[in-house]
Amino acid sequence: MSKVIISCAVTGAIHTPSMSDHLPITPQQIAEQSIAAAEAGAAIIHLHARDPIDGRPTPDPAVFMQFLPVIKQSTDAVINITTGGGLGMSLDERLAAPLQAKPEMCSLNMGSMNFNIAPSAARVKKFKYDWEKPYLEGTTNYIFRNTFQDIEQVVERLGKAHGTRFEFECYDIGHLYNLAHMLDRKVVEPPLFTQTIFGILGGIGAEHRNLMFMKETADRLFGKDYVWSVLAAGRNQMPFVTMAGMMGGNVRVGLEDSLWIGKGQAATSNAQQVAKIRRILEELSLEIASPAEAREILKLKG
Ligand code: KMH
Ligand code: ZN
Repeated sequence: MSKVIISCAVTGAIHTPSMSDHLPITPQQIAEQSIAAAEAGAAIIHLHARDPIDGRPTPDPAVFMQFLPVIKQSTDAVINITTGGGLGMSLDERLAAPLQAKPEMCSLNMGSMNFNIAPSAARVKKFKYDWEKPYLEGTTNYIFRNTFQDIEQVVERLGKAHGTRFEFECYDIGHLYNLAHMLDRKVVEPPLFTQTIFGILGGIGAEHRNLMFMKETADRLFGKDYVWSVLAAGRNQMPFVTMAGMMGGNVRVGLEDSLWIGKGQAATSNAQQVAKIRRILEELSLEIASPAEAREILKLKG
């Protein structure tokens, strides 16, 4: 069996500072947590940036540049920058930092969808910052736009121009077909690093039969042309990534996807989640891929 690639998504654009004291906000916190996650076993670090003062997601390349070189200097991990950005960002804003950093890897979201985190918002009793409440309410009327033209534009401007390869984010069955369409038209090239995502309201639900269905569908559509990875939101994170590991898949953890480490227990860091899934996988006699091995498996430019 091939070694398991652990990705870690350290902050995202969905959780807000009031939801967890451990969510990294400042460039220093993002760098420190990324480095610790890499040391704990993550081969790929997926990154968003936040305003250092109030934690609001920002597309500003200058903020990204405050932590990207620090992470690069201290680890060998593959840097994966978001092209999903955050609520209200245009495609040009979403591409600004990736176009400046020209990383080995970026996320690429494979369809438009509602993207609602109202359930987590409802739990927040008191907000630290004024922007959080309207931002969270905004998610109930938010269309996460990723048209076919948008997708091709990202491939064109990053993939074709700079050799960046992608983590294809598939939140539902239709997104796998969109990816297959891009493969048929040779817009994208194998191996396709396909992140199947469960439990975002607006995407496919976190049910085990759906995990099987997504995997079977991807197997049918892509055969040997893809590398399968799994993430699940919130409390479903650890059970789903464990199942994925047992089924020969790769895994993504991190505070972007879940703020929890166990039932009712807040995660204190990204590294804690990486260490936990690593421990589980190694107990199951699975081996963890190093960054160099991940680069080879995913054919990254290095
Ligand atoms: N910003 C979210 C709506 C990505 O990083 O590409 C989705 C997201 C995915 O964060
Ligand atoms: Zn992300």
